[in-house]
Amino acid sequence: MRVLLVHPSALMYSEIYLRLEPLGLECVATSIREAGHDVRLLDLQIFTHRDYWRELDAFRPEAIGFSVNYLANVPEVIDLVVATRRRLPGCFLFAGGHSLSFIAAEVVEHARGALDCVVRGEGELIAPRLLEAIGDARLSTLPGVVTADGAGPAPLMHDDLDRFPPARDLARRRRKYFIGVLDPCASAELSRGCPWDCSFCSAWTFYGRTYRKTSPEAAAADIARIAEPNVFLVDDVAFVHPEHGLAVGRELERLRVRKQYYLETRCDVLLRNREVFEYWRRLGLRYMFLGLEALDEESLKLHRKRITPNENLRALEIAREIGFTVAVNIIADPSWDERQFAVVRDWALTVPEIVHFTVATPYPGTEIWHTESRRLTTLDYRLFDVQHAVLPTRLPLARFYEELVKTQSVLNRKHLGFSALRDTAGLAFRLALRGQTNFIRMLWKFGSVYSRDRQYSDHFKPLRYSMRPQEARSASRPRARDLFVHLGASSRA
Ligand code: B12
Ligand code: SF4
Repeated sequence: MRVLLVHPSALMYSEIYLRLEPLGLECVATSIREAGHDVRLLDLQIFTHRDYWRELDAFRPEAIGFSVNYLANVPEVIDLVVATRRRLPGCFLFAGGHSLSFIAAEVVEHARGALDCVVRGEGELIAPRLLEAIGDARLSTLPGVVTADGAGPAPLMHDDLDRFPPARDLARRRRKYFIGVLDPCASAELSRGCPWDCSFCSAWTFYGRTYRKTSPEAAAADIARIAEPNVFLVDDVAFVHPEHGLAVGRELERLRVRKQYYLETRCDVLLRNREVFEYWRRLGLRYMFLGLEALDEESLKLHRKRITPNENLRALEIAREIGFTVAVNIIADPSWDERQFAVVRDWALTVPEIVHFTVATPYPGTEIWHTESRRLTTLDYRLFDVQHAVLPTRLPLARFYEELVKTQSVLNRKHLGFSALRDTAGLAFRLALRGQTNFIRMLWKFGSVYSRDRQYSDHFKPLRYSMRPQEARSASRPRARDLFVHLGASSRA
C-alpha cells in the first residue's frame, strides 16, 4: 500500500530558533515500511501546502497519516484532512501523536467524518495492524484506535526501543533541520518517558510515568549512521541513569563518532550525575536546556518540580564549570504583574544563560488541566502553544503581552545584540559558505516575531475549532487512569 506520512507546519514562535526532523513519524515509517508498504514522508515545516497537494497527485497515496505532537497544529491538520477527503474520497486518513492522544474523540468529531481514526500512544506497533484492518469493522477495537464508532483498549507500548530506528532517509531536504548554531542538525533518542510528575507537563502522563532506554549499542549505531555533524537528543530528561549515558558514550568512542550534541535534562540530574555530563562534554556535548521553571520555592512546589531554588542555581554553576552553553526556561504565570516580570528580568540579565519564557498553560494531558481552578479564557487550540495566556491575566491582556514581549526582547538583546552578533558573525559566515543559512535567517527574523500586538490580536481570530472544555475541575490529584495514555507501571528514578 502507498502510505504518506505528514508532519504539520512549524509553530510560529519556535520556527525562528529551530526546525527539527519529525523523529516520531520516522519511527512509525520504519515499522510501516518493514510491513512491506511503500512509504513517503512530507514535512510541512519545510514544504508548503501546495507541495502537499502536488505530492498527492504524484504519489496517489492509499493511506495518509498525520502527526500532531502540538495542540496548536490541530486546526491545520483538521482542515487538511477535510480537504483531502474531498480530493481523495477513497484514501484512508488517520492521525496520531502526543497531543492528539489526549483529545482523540474530539478531533474525530471536529473532522466531521473525514478522519477514519485517531491513534493514541506510540505508533510503531499499531500502525501496520491498522493498515491491515482498513475496511474491517473491527478497526475501532484495535488498541489505542479511536473512530467515530468507538474506541479500542489502551494503546500498545513497545518494550524494545532498538526495534524501529528512525527512517531518516525519508526526510527530504534535511539541511533545513537546525537548532540555533547547530545547523544542520539531526535528532536521535536514547530514552523515552520521564519518571517525574511535574504538574504542567504531559511527557510523563503520555508514557504512564515509565522510563525506557535504548541499548547503548543500538543508540550509538543509530547516531553513527547520521550524516549531519550535529545531533539533538530528544529525551525528555537525558542521563537519568548515568551508567546508560556512559555506556552509550563508550560505544560512540569505539565507533569513532564525533558530533556536537544538544540535550535537555533536569538540574538535579546534572548535580547527581556530573561525571556523565563531563564525559559527554569531551564527546562533543556543547548545549543543554535545563527546565528551571521558577526562581522561588513556592512556585517550584506548585509545579511539583521536586527541586529547590538552590539546587537549580548550583546546577547552573556546574554547567558553567563544565563549559556548557545553557538555555533555561521560566514559566510566566498569568497572575504576574509588572513587578514579577521585573524580578525575573533582572535576574536573567545577571546570568550568562539564555533565558526562555513560556506562559503557564493547562493543556489536556497535564495534571493542571484537571486541577487548575481558574477558568480558561479561550478554547482556541492555536493559542495553546505556551506563548499565549489562556487563563485570566491579572494585568489587562495587552499589558501582560507587553511585559512578556519586553522581557523576551531584553533577553534576546542580551544574546543577539550588537556585541553578541559580532561574536557569532564568524560562525554565521562559515555556515553560509557551506550553504547553511538557517542560523543566519534566525538572526534576521528574531525582532519580527515577538510582538505584543500580534500576540494580543491572535485572541480575536475567528474560532473555527473549539476545544472541549475541562470537565469538573477539582483541587485533588486526578487518578492515573484518568491521566495516562499508556497505562504503564510507575517507575521512579
Ligand atoms: C523533543 C521535543 C521538542 C523539540 C523538538 C521536537 C520536534 N522534532 O519538533 C523542541 C525542544 C525543539 C521542542 C519544542 C517545543 N515543544 Co516540545 N517536546 C519534545 C519532546 C520532549 C519529545 C518529542 C519527541 O521527539 N519524542 C520522541 C518521538 C519518537 O516520539 P513522538 O514524537 O511522540 O512520536 C511517537 C508518538 O507520538 C506516535 N506518533 C507521532 N506521530 C504520529 C503519527 C501517526 C500517524 C501515528 C499513528 C503515531 C504517531 O508514535 C511515535 C513513535 O512512538 C516532547 C515530550 C514527549 N515526550 O513527547 C515535548 C512536547 C511535545 N513539546 C511540547 C511543547 C509545549 C513544545 C513547545 C511549544 C515549547 C516552547 N517553548 O515553545 C516547542 C514547539 C516546537 C515546535 N515544533 O514548533 C509539549 C507539547 C504540548 C502540547 N500539548 O501541545 C510536550 C508534550 C512537552 C511537555 N512539556 O508537555 N520540543
Ligand atoms: S522532569 Fe521534565 S519531562 Fe519530566 S515531568 Fe517534569 S517537566 Fe516533564
